[in-house]
Amino acid sequence: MPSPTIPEARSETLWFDGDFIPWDQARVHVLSHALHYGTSVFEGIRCYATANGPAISRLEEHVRRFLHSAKIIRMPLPYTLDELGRACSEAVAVNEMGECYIRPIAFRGAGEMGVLPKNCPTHVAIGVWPWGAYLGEEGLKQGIDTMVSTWTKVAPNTIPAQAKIGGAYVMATVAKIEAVEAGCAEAILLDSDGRVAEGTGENIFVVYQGRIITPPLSNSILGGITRRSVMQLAVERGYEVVEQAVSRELLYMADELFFSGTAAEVTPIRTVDRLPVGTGKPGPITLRLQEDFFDIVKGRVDDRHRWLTPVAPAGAAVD
Ligand code: PPE
Repeated sequence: MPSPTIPEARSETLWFDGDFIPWDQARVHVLSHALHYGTSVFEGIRCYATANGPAISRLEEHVRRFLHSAKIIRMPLPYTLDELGRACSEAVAVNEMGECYIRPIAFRGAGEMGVLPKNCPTHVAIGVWPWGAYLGEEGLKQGIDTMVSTWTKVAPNTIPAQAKIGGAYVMATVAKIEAVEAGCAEAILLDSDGRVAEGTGENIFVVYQGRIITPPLSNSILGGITRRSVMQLAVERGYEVVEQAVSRELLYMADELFFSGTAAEVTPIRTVDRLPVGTGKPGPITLRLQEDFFDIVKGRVDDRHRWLTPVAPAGAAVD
């Protein structure tokens, strides 16, 4: 059987339903409910290499969102917050990863076929792999090109945006393909009322006349954990930060634009629909917040908000 993913993404083992198993044995049945109906929920978490060893960023918040996502789609999850948090840390430790990405996923397995998930057991897996800059190393420094998607984010009374549900990402995938085919690195999606929502896998921030504006949760966005980190860092720097509906034209009028996300970290946006954002170069506020963000998660400054969970080496005693 071919390797299910690119070689760089391999780790020795994956956590699967409570045990660590070899990479190649982490398989599922083709009649799994999630494969047919998109009934999975997932998380994306980053672990950074700090001077004191690997440390996971905002682990508890991610696991809590994972539990909420499962609850929203009425999928029983047979593990607690603590158990899942520990399993994430162990997955990093047993694979001897330093800087890496952690992907917990829970999904409905094979049971009776049909939309009603009858006797479909919930499976839970955690994969880890090294994942570099999501939108490219160059993108982090120079900013990326984006387009407003022809696709619209799902309306609030359809697939809930606040949960990270596998099926919802079909739309993200088509929007991303469209953007990449148009020569862009990322798409910006509008909500069903035409307000700016977010990227396919990132939240968006606008800097306009010295204020930092980001769409509110009511505009069909995921409540991003990096979004919250960035808002907190911006307030600490003395900026005015507001959650406010963002019109498409504000993207064109903006002095600066950037994305936030676990995978995307803090990525400047240099064009939207081929129009330069501000000067067309990453702006000073974006770069300030990007540096503040990396300083904390990479352990270069005191972890004053207690965002980091140090990973104990495999086999170390846990208190
Ligand atoms: N919006 C969406 C739709 C989204 O998927 C993410 C994370 C965010 C916002 C940012 O949320 P947070 O990571 O909590 O700051 N997207 C994850 C998956 C990316 C992927 O391609 O897979 C991620 O960044 O890990």
